[in-house]
Parts: sequence; structure tokens; C-alpha cells
Amino acid sequence: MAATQTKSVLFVCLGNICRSPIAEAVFRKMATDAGAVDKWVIDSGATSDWNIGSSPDARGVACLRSHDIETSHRARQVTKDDFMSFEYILCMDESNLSDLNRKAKSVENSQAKIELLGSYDPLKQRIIKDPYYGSDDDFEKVYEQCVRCCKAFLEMNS
Ligand code: WE7
Repeated sequence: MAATQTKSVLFVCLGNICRSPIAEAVFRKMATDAGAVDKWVIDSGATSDWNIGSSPDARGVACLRSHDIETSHRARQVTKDDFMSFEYILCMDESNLSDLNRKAKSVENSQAKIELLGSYDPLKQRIIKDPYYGSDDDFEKVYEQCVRCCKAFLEMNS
């Protein structure tokens, strides 16, 4: 078997129950379909400790299921180790970005590239908005943004 270089991406939002589990599941499905999933460590996490251990939001699970995508993720908080072990930490909005950049400063050897997932959007919608107080349509919009961005991100890393 040919040696493969492992790549890694951690998707992050506020609570790790709405946006980042969708991004994680979408990216895993795309990498699987592309035959590249074995090259990747893929995970998601929260900036806050509010929902640790929780399942993804039922509206997000329903949205994913309508697109034939499964998730068994449980919410976890981003740790200091994540900044050393992940090559990419991709987040959803400016608030996530400032929380992550602040946390990265407290890590001796932060290696991760901390970016907005939306920076990969060919349609240039930089922010993936929190659908927590939103509707099913808002979850669908998050899904579509994740599809566009994950596709571009995967292609860039292929
Ligand atoms: C959210 C949320 C989201 C908001 N997932 N929560 Cl009550 C609360 C307080 C601190 C952290 C978290 Cl995670 C939560 C529960 C879980 N996507 N979005 N809260 C939210 C949205 C808009 C204005 C204020 C909040 C707290």
C-alpha cells in the first residue's frame, strides 16, 4: 500500500450541535465518496462548554438525513491539544474566529490554520449564521453553504 500523508480538519461553532456537526458530516461524506476518507482525520467541536455530550440538533439531523447523510457525533469542546494536532480549524462566524484566535494564543505551539469555512465558498458568503433560533430553512441554508465550502476545501487538498 502506498504511504498516505494524513490531513486533518476540525470544524468549529459555538455549541457543536448545529453548524459544525453538519459541516463534519458533509465533509466526511464527500471525502468518502472521493475515496479519500482514509487520508483524513475529521472532527468537530465547540468554543463553549454548554452542550458537552449532546447529540446534534434534531433539525440538523433531519436536514442531513434528507440528504442521505448520517451523524453519530456528540458535542465536545475544543481543547488546547486540538491547536497542536489539527492542520485546519475551520469555523463559522467572526465570534468563533475571535474565540479560537484567543484560545490559540494560550497554546505554546499552535500549528493550526484557523479560518472561516466560508472563506472557501465560491459564492463568497463568508459567514455561516447560527440557525439555533432559526427555521428548518436556515438549517438547509447552512447545509448548502457547507456543501459548497467543503467541496472547494477538499478539492484544494486533493
Ligand atoms: C446556543 C446557540 C447554539 C445560541 N447552540 N446554544 Cl444558551 C447558550 C449559551 C452559551 C452557549 C451555548 Cl452553546 C448556548 C446554547 C447552543 N447554536 N446559539 N445559543 C445563541 C444564539 C444567539 C444569541 C445568543 C445565544 C446564546
